[in-house]
Amino acid sequence: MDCIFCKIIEGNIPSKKVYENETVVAFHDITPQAPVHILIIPKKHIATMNDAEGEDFSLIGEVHRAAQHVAREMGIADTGYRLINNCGKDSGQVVFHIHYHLLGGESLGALVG
Ligand code: DGP
Repeated sequence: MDCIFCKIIEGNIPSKKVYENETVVAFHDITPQAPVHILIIPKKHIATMNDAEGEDFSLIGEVHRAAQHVAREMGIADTGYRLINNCGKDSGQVVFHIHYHLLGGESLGALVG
């Protein structure tokens, strides 16, 4: 399968990993949009949020658990952070392996509200 993130999981494309367990991996985004910009992905290839089903939602919970852990490790838990999933064309999703952007380290401004 020609998936950049699957290749990162397998170690065939280098990345700066900050966390890994049996089900998820977290690594620095190659084009950071904030002082802290980490991508958190399930090891299972799920193309988009629209494709998640059944046990995949437990994996998405594991992504959130990892985000909490990584935010603490990166020192942004207390100041705050944003966890974003882009789904599909209009969101700007360009890598079709479900992933969450963990952004922080500065005031990010309001998206909504
Ligand atoms: P999205 O627009 O939500 O699909 O975001 C994809 C992100 O993936 C984007 O912020 C850049 C990042 N990215 C793309 N290719 C690579 C890569 O080879 N390595 C790393 N570390 N990040 C990548």
